[in-house]
Amino acid sequence: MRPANEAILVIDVQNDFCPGGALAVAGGDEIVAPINALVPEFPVRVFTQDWHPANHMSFASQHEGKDPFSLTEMRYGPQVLWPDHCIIGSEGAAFHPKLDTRTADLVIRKGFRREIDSYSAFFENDHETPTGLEGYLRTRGVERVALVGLATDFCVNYSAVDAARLGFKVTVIESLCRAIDMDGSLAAARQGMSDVGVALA
Ligand code: VGL
Ligand code: ZN
Repeated sequence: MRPANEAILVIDVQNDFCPGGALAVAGGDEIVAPINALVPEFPVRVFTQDWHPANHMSFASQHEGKDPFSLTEMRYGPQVLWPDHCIIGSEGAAFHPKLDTRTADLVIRKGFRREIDSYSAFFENDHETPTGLEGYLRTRGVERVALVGLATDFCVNYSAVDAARLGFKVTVIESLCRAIDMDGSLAAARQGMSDVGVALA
C-alpha cells in the first residue's frame, strides 16, 4: 500500500471512450486490466464519469451545420464539438464492463450541466465551477495524486493541470492512459502538463 496521502484518479474509463464507443480512443480498453491491478495499491481511489444530458452543448448535434471535431466559441472560450457521447444513463456512459469499480471510494460525475463542458475532475471548462473533488481530497488528507485513464490529451490533461495548480503533487502514468490526439493535442497537452510541474511517468 502506498502512503496515506496518495490518491489515484481513474479518469473516464467508459464504454464510449473505448473501441466501438461513440468517441472511441484507440487502445482505450488496453488499460483496463493494468488499472485494476494498480488501484488497490492506493489508499484513496476516485473514479470519474463523463455524464452529459442528451442535448449537451459540447455535442456537434446541438450546433446547426457544425461537424464533430470542429471548434466553436462558448461563453467561457473555445470548445471542441464532439459526437454525442456519455449520455446520462446510457450504455456508452457506463464504465467499461471489465473495470473493477468495487474498489472506488468515490465516483465523480462531470459535464451534467447543459451549458458547460467539464473535462477536468476538479473544475468545469469555465475554470471556476467546482466539482467538489478538491474538498474531498483535502479532507481525506491527500497531497499527491496519480492519474490514469482517458483521454490523455483532454480529461486526464485538464485534471492533472488543475490538480497541480491547486498544489497537489501530480503524476500522470502515461502507460495507463490513451489519447484522442487531434491536431497535435497530445504534444500540446504533454507540454502544458510539464509546464505546471506534472510528472509524466
Ligand atoms: C473527454 C472529450 C469529451 C475525455 C470527455 O474524457 O477526455 N473528451 N468529453
Ligand atoms: Zn464529454
